[in-house]
Amino acid sequence: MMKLYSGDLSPYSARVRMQIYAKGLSHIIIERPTDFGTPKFRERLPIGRIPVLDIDGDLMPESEVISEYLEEVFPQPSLLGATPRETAHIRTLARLGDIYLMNNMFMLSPQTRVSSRNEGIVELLGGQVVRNVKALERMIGRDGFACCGRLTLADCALAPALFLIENVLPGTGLDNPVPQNRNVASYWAAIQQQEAAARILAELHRGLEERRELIRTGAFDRMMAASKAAMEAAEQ
Ligand SMILES: N[C@@H](CCC(=O)N[C@@H](CS)C(=O)NCC(=O)O)C(=O)O
Repeated sequence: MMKLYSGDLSPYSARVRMQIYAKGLSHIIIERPTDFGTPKFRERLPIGRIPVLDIDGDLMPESEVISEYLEEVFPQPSLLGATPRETAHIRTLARLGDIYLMNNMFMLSPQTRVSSRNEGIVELLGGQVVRNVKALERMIGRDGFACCGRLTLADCALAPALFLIENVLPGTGLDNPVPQNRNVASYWAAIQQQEAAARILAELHRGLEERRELIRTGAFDRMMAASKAAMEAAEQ
């Protein structure tokens, strides 16, 4: 049995969910791990992050690794290229979504909820996001897909990244750079119409609403403090 440990608001999980939806892998169970954020989860998974693919108890972390594994095990319909060169281009765009956009956005997101923002962090990471949206502007497909004229692993990594840029970046005081980048803006409008993308975007929005409510009531800070204390106690 295969299970994907995931969370609505986790962009890296959304990347794998989009692939699962696009490939029609409905037998993969998708659930939030009940022990996420606890020492028990970290004990099982030293990296301590989601997504994780559970293959009959064999745990595989890291979204890119999981995505590539799923392509090998379930090759059809393929979200890779028709040639090695096309696949390499898909992987380049997926890395742009992951390392250059999502990772910076993920590190930046705590700055949306602190009482006093660290402007050095915002400038450093936000600057990287702006620079890399400009790079994407020159590389993105002009026909509604990241490349190859059809849905690929590149779209699965870029859609959650652009969600974060649109919905989270403005909370750091920076403007969303997408409207100033015409090709990225057209792509973003088009990819949201694809069924698998629309599904993960609805889940991401639902996760964001839930998170905002937890922050508003103070429950999120309490959860984070309890998780940190439990982690420190477990390390002693
Ligand atoms: N490089 C990892 C990043 C995964 C990641 O950062 N996941 C976040 C949720 S989107 C997480 O689990 N964070 C928990 C933590 O930082 O402790 C991947 O591609 O899967």
